[in-house]
Amino acid sequence: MTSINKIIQKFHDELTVKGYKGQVVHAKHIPDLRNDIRKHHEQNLIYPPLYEDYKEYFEFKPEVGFDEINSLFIIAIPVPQFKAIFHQNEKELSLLIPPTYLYGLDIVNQINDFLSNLLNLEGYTVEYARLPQKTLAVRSGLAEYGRNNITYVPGMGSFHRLAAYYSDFPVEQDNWQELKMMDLCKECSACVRKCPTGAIPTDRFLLNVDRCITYHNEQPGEIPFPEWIDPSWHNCLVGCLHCQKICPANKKVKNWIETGPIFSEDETELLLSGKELDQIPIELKKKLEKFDFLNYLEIFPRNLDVFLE
Ligand code: B12
Ligand code: SF4
Ligand code: SF4
Repeated sequence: MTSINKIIQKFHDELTVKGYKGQVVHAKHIPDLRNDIRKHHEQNLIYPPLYEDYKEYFEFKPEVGFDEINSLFIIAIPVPQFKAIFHQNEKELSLLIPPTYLYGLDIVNQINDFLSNLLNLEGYTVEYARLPQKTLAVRSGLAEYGRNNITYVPGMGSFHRLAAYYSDFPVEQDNWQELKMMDLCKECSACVRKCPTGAIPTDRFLLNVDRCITYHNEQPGEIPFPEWIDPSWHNCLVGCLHCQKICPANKKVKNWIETGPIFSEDETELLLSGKELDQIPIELKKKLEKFDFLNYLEIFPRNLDVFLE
């Protein structure tokens, strides 16, 4: 075994111990990864306002502080749903927050530490990469697409957070694969039927982003929900879980729910009032910070209102 292969073996062994999974691909595929997105953009299949919002991910420019990018690492960490609790008029309201929204920074830091510790020891460097993570995860063989356009990793279902890295670590073998949908999807369309807005198409693979509830409830707080969204379709404080909860590939993870933030009556009122960061009490700020949820402060009035009404 060459020392490069030994490092890759160690990478997989240490991931397994932590309950993570990962893959590494050759950096020569960076243009392929960009093309995967570009060809859909050129065919007008990516909702133009979304393309503008996420242009830096789609047209990513690899800029790193080391000499040469030789490889791309992609890692998946299992993550749960969280339950957030609000209080109003002596009543309790419990709302789900899907996997990946809370503790985002902590998780990315954990992955950074893991990968840096492993590769720095061997004389290599890694840097966080802003690029299309699902495409890389599937191309590397780490994940497969579900019909719902979300990625699935064996043992984690779709309840995982992805993180990608540039490195000067030289890979020998090449894992680059065709984009693949799970075999399970061939005989199933449960997510298509469950999605209340028709966002998962039947005539093409790419999501109709402008129909996706997540797209609308992640928009800046001053943008109201479109009139065509029936209030009963909302099911999470942010994001939406309909197409993941119904999915048979998530059977083992769909009930994995951990305790999230609990807000008192006063805090709930403050969150609904649309106050800015410098106008909220330090305890509330700390609470949001603890869950790495401070960025979502501005969406509370709109997103919470639909449940309290
Ligand atoms: C923009 C974005 C969104 C947008 C657009 C989503 C979309 N489907 O494009 C909005 C706001 C709607 C969104 C929603 C959600 N998102 Co989002 N999002 C992103 C972001 C920033 C980029 C995604 C992207 O590249 N989109 C562009 C499209 C073109 O890429 P794609 O969907 O992979 O498309 C490929 C396939 O369609 C494939 N393809 C085309 N034809 C065919 C045919 C076949 C047969 C096959 C197999 C493939 C295939 O080619 C395309 C290009 O490679 C990533 C973070 C990142 N840096 O990557 C997170 C990310 C993808 N999101 C994430 C999550 C969790 C979600 C939500 C589940 C949140 C929620 N509700 O809880 C929803 C899921 C909605 C859905 N059903 O897809 C996670 C994904 C985790 C996972 N398990 O997949 C990511 C990776 C963030 C993270 N690090 O955790 N998201
Ligand atoms: S619900 Fe069915 S079709 Fe949709 S992603 Fe899951 S297995 Fe695939
Ligand atoms: S996240 Fe919700 S709205 Fe978006 S595709 Fe899934 S079920 Fe439909």
